[in-house]
Amino acid sequence: MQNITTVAVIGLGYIGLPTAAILASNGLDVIGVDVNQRTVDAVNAGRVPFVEPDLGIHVAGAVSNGSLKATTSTPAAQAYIVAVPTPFLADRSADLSYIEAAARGIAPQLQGGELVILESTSPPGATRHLADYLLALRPDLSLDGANGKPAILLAHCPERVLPGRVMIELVTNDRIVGGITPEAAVLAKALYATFCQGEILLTDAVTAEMAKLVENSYRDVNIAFANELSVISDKLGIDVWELIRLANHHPRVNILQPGPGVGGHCIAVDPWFIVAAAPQEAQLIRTARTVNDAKPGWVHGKVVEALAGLPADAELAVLGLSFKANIDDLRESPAVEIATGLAEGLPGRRINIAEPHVDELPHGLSGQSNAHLAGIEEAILRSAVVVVLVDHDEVRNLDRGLLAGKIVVDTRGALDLALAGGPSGGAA
Ligand code: SAJ
Repeated sequence: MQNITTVAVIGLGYIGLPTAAILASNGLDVIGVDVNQRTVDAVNAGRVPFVEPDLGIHVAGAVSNGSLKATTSTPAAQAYIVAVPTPFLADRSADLSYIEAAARGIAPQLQGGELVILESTSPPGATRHLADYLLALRPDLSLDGANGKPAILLAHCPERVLPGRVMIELVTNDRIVGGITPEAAVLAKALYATFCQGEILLTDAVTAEMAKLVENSYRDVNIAFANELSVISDKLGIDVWELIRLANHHPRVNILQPGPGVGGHCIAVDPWFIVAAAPQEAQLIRTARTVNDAKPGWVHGKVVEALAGLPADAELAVLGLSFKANIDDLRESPAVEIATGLAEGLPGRRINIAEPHVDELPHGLSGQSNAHLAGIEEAILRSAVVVVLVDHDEVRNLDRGLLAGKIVVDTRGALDLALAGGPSGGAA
């Protein structure tokens, strides 16, 4: 099999663009494909349309030396990496329509011999579905050369990078590659080895699909445990942060951190794909989702409780909107859900929202006349109640003196109020 030198990456989002950039930085000719003309224009101008540390340098460098280009239509290439969204449908099964749309772009370009890799997080069987879908569009091709039909090679290689550390983890994380055929897995491994310094482990496609879902479910279950502890601790009048710190001194205990809920487009979504595949069996995984999904509502109640009895003109400060610290990603963010619920539920009350990583309030909040974007300091100074939803560095490092006399609901333990003997409120 010849060396792969030309790769098309379909989907220039949080995973596709970094992958395209790292391949291009390592000497391959990369064409990025996206349906969004603005994304394509930004990439061709060497710009990144979202915040991810160090990605900008890679994109600018690769575009200026000609190894990375972007376009809206899928070109011919030796390898295709599909990195499009796989959201869930109303019944929480996976929506494979973006994968199918990518396949419709790839199919006319295939001649046989190409490698097609699905990177999108997918339910068990999705890579097989992509293979069948491509073959239905191109009945002149095969997966194994049977009947003299040229073969295309299909594999799943799930991404595992952590937003905020993508450019580091793309290089250092181990990868799992699952082939529809062993040949496909071997060729995909060779492609990833151009930039991945971690171990590249080979398996079949469906095991690779499940491995990805299991990793995120493992984290979801563990976060659910921490979130349940925070609710129990609140009932018992215990500081949950101290409780976890102490318990974690045990050599085999490592409890994660409670928060306002689980956000992002992966951990809050992927476990449902397992539940959909095995509804009777996936009891713990489903319960963890339910526990984590209930947390924003619980926080809402805590804030309403904190405001009870205060004058109608007492204002509320909301610190953070992103789904976790030090990023600008608001997708599936529990903080957005809580802030929106509070703005809607407290129409007469001014809500000062501080989110250092955005310039404007997201849709849903921007339509609320009582919701105002403010700086952290201004938001706190104006308000009687302060709710911490995201532990951005700017929040962790804020001047504690600003909080004197305020009621604080710290859903992240970002302010260490119990340790500092600080203002009232605390664990949520
Ligand atoms: N969270 C907590 N408490 C914690 C840890 C996280 O409440 O102790 C919350 C975060 O605030 C956030 C959510 O969970 O709302 C998810 O954040 P995260 O940092 O755990 O994970 P993601 O969604 O940014 O990235 C995950 C990673 N998966 C695992 O760590 C197993 C990443 O490696 C995956 O590549 C990514 O999902 C993905 O794309 O699937």
